[in-house]
Amino acid sequence: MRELSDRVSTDSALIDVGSVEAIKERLVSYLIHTVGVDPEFAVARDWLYATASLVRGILSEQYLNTARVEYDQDVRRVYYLSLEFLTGRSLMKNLWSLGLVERVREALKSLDQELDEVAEVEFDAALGNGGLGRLAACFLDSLATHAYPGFGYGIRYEFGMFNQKIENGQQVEHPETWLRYGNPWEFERPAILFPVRFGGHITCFKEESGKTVCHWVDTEDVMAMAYDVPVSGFGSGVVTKLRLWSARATRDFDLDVFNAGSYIDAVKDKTISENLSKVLYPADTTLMGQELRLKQEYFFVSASLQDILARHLRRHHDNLDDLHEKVAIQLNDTHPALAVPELMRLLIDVHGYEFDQAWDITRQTFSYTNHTLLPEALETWSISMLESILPRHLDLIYQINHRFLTEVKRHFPGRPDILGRLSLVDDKARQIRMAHLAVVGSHKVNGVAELHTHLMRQHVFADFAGMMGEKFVNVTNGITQRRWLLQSNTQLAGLISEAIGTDWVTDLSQLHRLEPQATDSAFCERMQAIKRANKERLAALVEARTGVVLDPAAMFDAQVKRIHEYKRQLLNLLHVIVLYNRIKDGNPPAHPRAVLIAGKSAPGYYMAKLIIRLIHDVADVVNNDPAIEDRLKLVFIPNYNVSTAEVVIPGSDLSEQISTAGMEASGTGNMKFALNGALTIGTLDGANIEIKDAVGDENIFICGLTAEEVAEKRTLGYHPWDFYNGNADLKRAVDQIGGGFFCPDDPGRYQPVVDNLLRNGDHYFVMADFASYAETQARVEAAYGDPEAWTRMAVLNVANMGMFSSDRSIHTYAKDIWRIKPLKQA
Ligand code: 26V
Repeated sequence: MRELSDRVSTDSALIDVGSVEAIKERLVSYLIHTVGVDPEFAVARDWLYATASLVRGILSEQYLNTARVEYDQDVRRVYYLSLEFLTGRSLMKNLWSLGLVERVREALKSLDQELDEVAEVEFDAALGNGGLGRLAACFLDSLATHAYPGFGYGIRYEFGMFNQKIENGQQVEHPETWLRYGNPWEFERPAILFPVRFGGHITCFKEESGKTVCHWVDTEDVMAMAYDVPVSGFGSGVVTKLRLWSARATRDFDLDVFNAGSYIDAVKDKTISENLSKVLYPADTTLMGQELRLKQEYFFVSASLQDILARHLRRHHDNLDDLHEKVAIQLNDTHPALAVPELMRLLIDVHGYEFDQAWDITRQTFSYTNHTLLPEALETWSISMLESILPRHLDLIYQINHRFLTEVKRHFPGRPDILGRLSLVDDKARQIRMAHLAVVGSHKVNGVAELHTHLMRQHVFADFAGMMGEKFVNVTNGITQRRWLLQSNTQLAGLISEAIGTDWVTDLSQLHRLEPQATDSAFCERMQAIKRANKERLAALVEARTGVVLDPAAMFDAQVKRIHEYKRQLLNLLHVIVLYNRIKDGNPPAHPRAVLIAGKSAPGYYMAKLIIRLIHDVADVVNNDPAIEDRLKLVFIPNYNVSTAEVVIPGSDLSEQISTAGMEASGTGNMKFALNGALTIGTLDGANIEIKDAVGDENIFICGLTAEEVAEKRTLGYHPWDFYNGNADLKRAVDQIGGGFFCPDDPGRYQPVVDNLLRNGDHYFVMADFASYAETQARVEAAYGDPEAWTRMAVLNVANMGMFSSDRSIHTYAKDIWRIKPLKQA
């Protein structure tokens, strides 16, 4: 690994990046020759593009080298298929990977530029909704850092996750145009182009040999064109490729057709095809039946598989018999699950394989990660839509199902009930269950935290688990410490490195060596000073975005994540109202607190949007009431994204992870906060449970019902009124929301919120968990009053986060699921 790195960055490097002087010269050269701007007049963005061009060139060399090594070693490689990659910014990440931060900083300084200001103008690559997309980005980082042969496939959305603006306290979505100055990291590959077909019909005929051959004809085609983004490994010299597909009209490549028809109609058709990669769907649950989304999923899957097969055939010319020996494909949720019938189609219809052999190859190639158990988020596609858009795939799904159900019958004789439950086809609803397709088409299915995997085995996939138990495994999520500590909390990273060296950067388990520092007062004081500095940075961001001034001496209490009823921002808000009332009653908390909430709602999610509005209305009252002074603040930080997270997380004292137990598959923000020395208040849900086990019960604040208790209450009956009547604080807060206390001009505004809590069954157990949550918050407050003890707990949190690195997740996938090994030194 080391040698690979040296080979690229020293002797064989075409670009001399040795000295600050050489870098400076290069930057000026890129500015003039690539950006086309006079150094006299260049602004920060021009320097960003010049710097990115320099860095991209180095990464390209490293990529070519990595690709050569992979080719020579002819190793099995993993392809990570994901509709989302939430990368964020890349400049600092790549400089850290290459060990160039300080030299580039100095070079820019000699050109009168501040690296941090240059880095700030980069747009986030926001090609994802939330946890699932960010996980994919962390995984690529870990793959490259540990020299695993890997490759990401996704879509180059022209519009990423929308920009959230707040107007009159309400979320308004604005288009996100990250490509408007061009993307300095990508390589456009106009020659890497695959046709993707839609619609048409199937004609089958018997060949002389008796074999039935099917053709998919009269299709409407769209071209998929590749853009390659290099993903740098930290200090490994390995660069992994992320290939993103962009839709192009076939007419661009077929002039005859273009000339034959009406010019205007032709251009119109072109626009329709190119819509496919236009926009990321901004819903992370319940978006069913959208034709464009189905086409997006298939477009991406088909292009990626054609590319993978072409690569395999180039290297192993003759056939695809041993595809699974060289190719492992990971399905990031069911979004790419059409890859299963698509590989079958390519093997059978294009490469002449028999069904049985094609099915063997397919099942040994794929594995699938489930990221949610929420029933509304489990994808299904209507049979009628599949029939018209992907008729051959529907046909293959039926064949797959027929074979599978034959197996089921053998396994569960005399149990027709199980047949219906396991079927890929929901006959009543006339829908295909994509999760079932993904399970049947994969050799391994994993959940993303222990509890989640357990629930997956016990509930959603219980019948499957009864039949093929060994298929279901757990791989707890992780996060990359390179972005989430080294890069975003440089001071804490420096302190840690002083104490234990720098091995933790690629081996997070090393952090346990920090444990003794928890009782070292000098270390703890420095830890406090760093937290204070990070809080000042966060307070500045909050003031710039909202105008609200925070006192860095207050406890910074943060809940940042998508706005969802199950994540229970409402529980947090009820508690804020209770604190407000207590201050008004002359019962102030012992310590000032600033509650920070941030996150986006799906544009069509009525209740989530109403909660955002309620947060703003409550904030208006709390922040402008002179009686409150600085004892309580509530702020909603608009447009939460990766770059905002990089400031919020290091600057927080308390991490809110309070989903209804059993509903958050894992969570990854929980890990990021704890790694940065925030303490967690959380439910026994997702990876919170494993965090608790790692840091110890005394170093985390656990509250609320367990998943089992929630399930029991759901079956035995749950009466939110009992909790309302039994808790005066809670009753008063709910009444204030319902009675228009926070919106006197429009007092009925939040009736739907109260109806959900009291009249519609409180599906998320907010009422049931309130008392426990409020009591636990009181314990948090008391603990915060003892800074030494608090800091000791924070150090112990950091010291015990070793297992939550995405490196650990990737090592587990590599060994147990993909069966891949790191590249050997070249
Ligand atoms: C679902 C859907 C369904 C409708 C179409 C659009 C769309 C887009 C994204 C999703 C993803 C929902 C699943 C998800 O994001 N799960 C999160 O995955 C994280 C990484 O494993 C995990 O930490 C979070 O707990 C889990 O909610």
